[in-house]
Amino acid sequence: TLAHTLGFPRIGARRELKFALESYWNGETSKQALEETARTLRLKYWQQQAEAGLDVVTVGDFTYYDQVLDASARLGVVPERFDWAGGDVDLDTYFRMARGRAPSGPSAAACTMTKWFDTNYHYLVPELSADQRFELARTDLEEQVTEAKQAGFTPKPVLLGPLTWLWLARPVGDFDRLTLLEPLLDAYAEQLNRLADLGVDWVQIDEPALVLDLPQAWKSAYEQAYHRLKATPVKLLLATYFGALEDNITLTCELPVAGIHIDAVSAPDELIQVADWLPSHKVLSVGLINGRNIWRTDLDAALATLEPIKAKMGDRLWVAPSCSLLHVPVDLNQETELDGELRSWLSFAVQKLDEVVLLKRGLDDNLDEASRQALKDAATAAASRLRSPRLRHPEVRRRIEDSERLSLDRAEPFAVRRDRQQQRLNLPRFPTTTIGSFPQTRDIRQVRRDYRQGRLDAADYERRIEAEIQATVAAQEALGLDVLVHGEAERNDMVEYFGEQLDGFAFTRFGWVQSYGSRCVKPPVLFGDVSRPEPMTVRWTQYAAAQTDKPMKGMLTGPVTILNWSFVRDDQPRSDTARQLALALRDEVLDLEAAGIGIIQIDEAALREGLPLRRRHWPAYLDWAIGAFRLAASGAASETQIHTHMCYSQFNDIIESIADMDADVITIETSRSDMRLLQAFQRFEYPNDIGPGVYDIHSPNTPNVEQIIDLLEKARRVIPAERLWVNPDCGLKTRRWEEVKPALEAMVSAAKVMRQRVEATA
Ligand code: THG
Ligand code: ZN
Repeated sequence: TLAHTLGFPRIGARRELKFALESYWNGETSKQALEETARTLRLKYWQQQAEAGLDVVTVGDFTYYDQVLDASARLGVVPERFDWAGGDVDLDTYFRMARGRAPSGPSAAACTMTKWFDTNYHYLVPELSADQRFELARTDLEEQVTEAKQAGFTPKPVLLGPLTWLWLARPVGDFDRLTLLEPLLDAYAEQLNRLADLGVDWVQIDEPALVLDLPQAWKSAYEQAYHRLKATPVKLLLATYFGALEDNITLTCELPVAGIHIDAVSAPDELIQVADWLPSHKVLSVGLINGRNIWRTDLDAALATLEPIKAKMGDRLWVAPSCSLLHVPVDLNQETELDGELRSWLSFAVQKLDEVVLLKRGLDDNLDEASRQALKDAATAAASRLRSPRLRHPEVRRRIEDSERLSLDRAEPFAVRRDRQQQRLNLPRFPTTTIGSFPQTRDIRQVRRDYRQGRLDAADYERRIEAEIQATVAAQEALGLDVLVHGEAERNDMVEYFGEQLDGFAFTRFGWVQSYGSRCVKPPVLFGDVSRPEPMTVRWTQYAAAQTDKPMKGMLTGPVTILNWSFVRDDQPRSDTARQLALALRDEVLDLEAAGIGIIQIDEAALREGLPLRRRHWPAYLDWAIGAFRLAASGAASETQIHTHMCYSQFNDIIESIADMDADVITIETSRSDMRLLQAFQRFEYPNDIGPGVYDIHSPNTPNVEQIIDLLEKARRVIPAERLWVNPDCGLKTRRWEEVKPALEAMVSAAKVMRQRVEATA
């Protein structure tokens, strides 16, 4: 049995790569220094894999920004606006594709980023022209293979597979991506030949697209592609992950490759089938260690699952994590502040390598005393978590049962609520507001850090936050906005912030997971029943409301978003956990309302990205996810206006579910698409109020009044004027005040012009 991993985190246990990248981008360090850090990190990751006892080390999972961008750059797929002259794609061209700029060379619009399957990782979308050429344009993978060999390791290079890469790519113009398959395969074949020339034996070729609903043409393309690549002198391990193969199971088993990897965590039922169907010369790599979550594996149970397969397949059975370990934090050993019991339940990337090796030893009947003890400990830890009273609170359980009686409907329909809200709020047409956060200045981050680390006492901290809120409210009044927010100066990441105030969550100190490029998130660990010991946002919201006569909007993160951006317990369905979160937020809504807050926004930024990969699973997900949102909101009185916000740009396919949320107002991203995304709302006759974002906060450019009027006129053509709000398309925390003020000024002026125009025609 061979033990390996599909990939390892590259950001570093202390985010070394993040800091190295950012200081290179800022011009503080040289390219050589960045490359040196990268080399040191790679050697360390290989060392960790070898020391754990893996039989091969994975090469090519390291990247300066993103593995999909690496694949594109290696294929010479560089959009024209980056002025690439052919030859090697150098590091700064690469960074310009990722970020729009680099220490050297001109700027250009960065490539689009989007979610990698159903994870919280973002990749850069390849852009293809109809006459796209492919030529190998980077030698970094070959260099890393050599680097690993010279350091004495046995490298197993990993490549993103041609069909998954092509599936994720966007054609610029109207053509079928598959028309590019043949030349693409030529480039892949050459890449594999080069690896073979370096003496590489196995290459892992990632094809997670095989867990998606694929059109027939793409299934056939898989056969075509792997028949073409069969001729290359390396052994291919075709890796699938993130889901079940389902209708692609026979196709995958029969592809002419030397082995396949399957994700037995997300598709445990397919393991036996695949083991039965796989032709007898092929290797089967089984991923039974969860690469997407942080719970320690019950290794005894995993061995029991694998043993019959081992009996059948012998050395053709390999063991690995379910997917790359990119999606979990690096090393649990750094978490010295977690309580011992909780720690014993967890496993991060480094620990998961050990788990893989223990499985290998167990299967090979090669357990020494220490390994035997480790297996026992794993079983004890897993059992102790599932039995722990820390996971179940009778009051929460009782409330969940009682909550069956709660209606998911607001007391009155939207039309009635709308009148009551208007009587109370007395807002003008085209009311202006923001999404919630205002710039997170260096100063305010420092205040939070000083407080957390004890350099600032509670009273001083509160004074500083109050001062920031006061200034933010004053700025909004000066700008003439209609619905104000407190600005979220007290919050770090929104999910972390709510998690910290809820029971049932634990926090790590270094549990960073790469989100995109150098950016990371630190997902909270949702291990037990969730409850709200006390109000979470009332104090600051109430303080802010007292600073103004204008309506103050309370800001909450919705249950589905908290769930999707946390590491979540696996001992009950996610839908049950979502319901607990919803009840806690429902209490918060009621407390805000009782404190006199008339508008409450419940963000569901991550609702869409939680959609299952297969369409047939969508209805069940949407049912409980929308239900959780409604449970959080439905206690609000008719006079209380509920807003929600979503920052993605695809609504067509779930517009009915969005309408089912029955938020009084939804604010969405649309500015980048020139309001075209509103068509879904028009076609569907979306019934409630909408705030289509009128400028892109992700861009440093300041919008002018005419541009915003132009967008609002476009919006008015598809949505009746009396149901339109005016707002930016996302929160402002990543921007600077110097950018925010003129932008919002333009926005408010544009709203005034729109009011005059509508009044003139009324
Ligand atoms: N929170 C969480 N997940 C998310 C987002 C979020 N996933 C999707 C999207 N938003 C990802 N976007 C970002 C944007 C910025 C950062 C991370 C993800 C970021 N991180 C800081 C960094 O890496 O330096 C660290 C964060 C901190 O200082 O607290 O800037 O909003 N959960
Ligand atoms: Zn947003």
